[in-house]
Amino acid sequence: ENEISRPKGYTVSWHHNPAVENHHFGQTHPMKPWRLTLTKSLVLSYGMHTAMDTYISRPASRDEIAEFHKDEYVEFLNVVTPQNIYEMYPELATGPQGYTSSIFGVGEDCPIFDGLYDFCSNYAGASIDAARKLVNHQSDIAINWSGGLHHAKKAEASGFCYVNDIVLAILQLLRYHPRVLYIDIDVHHGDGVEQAFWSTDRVMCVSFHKYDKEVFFPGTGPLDSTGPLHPDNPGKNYTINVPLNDGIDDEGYAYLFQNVIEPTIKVYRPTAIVLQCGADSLGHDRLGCFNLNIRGHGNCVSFVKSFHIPMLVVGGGGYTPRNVARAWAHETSILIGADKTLNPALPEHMPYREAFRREGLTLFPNLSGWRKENMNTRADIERIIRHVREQLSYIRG
Ligand code: ZLV
Ligand code: CA
Ligand code: ZN
Repeated sequence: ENEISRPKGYTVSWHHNPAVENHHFGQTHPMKPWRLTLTKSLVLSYGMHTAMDTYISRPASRDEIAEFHKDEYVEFLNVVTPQNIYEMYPELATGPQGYTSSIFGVGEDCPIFDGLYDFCSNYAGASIDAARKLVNHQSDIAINWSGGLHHAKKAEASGFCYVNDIVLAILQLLRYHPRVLYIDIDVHHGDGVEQAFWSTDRVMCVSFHKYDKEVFFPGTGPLDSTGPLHPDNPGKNYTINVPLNDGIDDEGYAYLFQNVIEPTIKVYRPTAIVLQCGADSLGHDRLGCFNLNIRGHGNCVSFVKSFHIPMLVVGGGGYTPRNVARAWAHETSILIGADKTLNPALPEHMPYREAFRREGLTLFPNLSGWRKENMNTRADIERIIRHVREQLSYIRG
């Protein structure tokens, strides 16, 4: 459509790889890498690629993945296939509908599908590349919408995540940056990243999520989980958890986000920020339970960007693919400073335009609806803000 010019005074890089888009977790699995194809369709059709350095990323090497993950687990991901899994682990073939016991976390949430290693190494490679662009000062904001898989552990797949690209990217940033702030707006708790950096003050993890222990996955991340308790552990107080109830709306979320993030940045003074933009916190998400609109979600991105700190932006969850694509396209426009100039009406000529017809051919359909009542009171939100301010008072100076 209309050509968009490069942002003035800073560089944005976009890291993607079509190799990630064509994998399938299985017919009934909610994770659809095809949402990345829809996102790319919007980004290209709006002409946003002309405002960024675009890179086709390369797969992460075994050694790069092993900077966080255990060798035996990386080897397992590398060799396992849907065909050989039962030969390798006959004990998995128990339940009638497939494997139930757990080897390296594989199972219903994290199935072994064709091309699994190719999928993992490619999304991880994109986040590592993006982090290196920030370290080299070739980029001020680096984007990888295929990354953000925050649940993966050192030797365990969890919650649709096999390789923790965020941890790998932060390890790259830590080679140069003294303090990295990690912010996670996926509706789920960012437990894998939190666990990896639990005992260090060089990474501060902040996750906003639905919290209902034993009911909502992964069941961790209460307000009082703030790092190791031992006074000599450097990680003490360097984790912030923001547990929420169903139905939070744009206004409550923006107020809370700004009142948590602003003092955190003032006190911690990060030299780089990693923002996980899981789009399952939108209203109408197939797995989520919040009521955010595309603009409400995007406001978090605008707010973080306003601090002018080098930033890695990754995707994450998001299970209504057309709304994931709307959110990440809108957030791309925010990052290149073009959000005010984009036409909210979707481009006339674009691949997969029909996929967006359900809520109307606009970037900003109404997603707040009435599916979930807002169960977060003003008092709940104020209590969280007070708790975070008190926590930050312990790390000042
Ligand atoms: O968005 O799953 O509740 C980042 C992310 O944060 C569970 N899993 C676990 C605990 C035992 N299970 C349930 C097993 C179900 C397996 C298949 C689904 C299939 C259809 C529809 C929904 C689910 C599902 N699974 C919903 N919630 C789960 C969670 C994992 C959520 C991961 C979020 C990942 C990418
Ligand atoms: Ca989160
Ligand atoms: Zn999620």
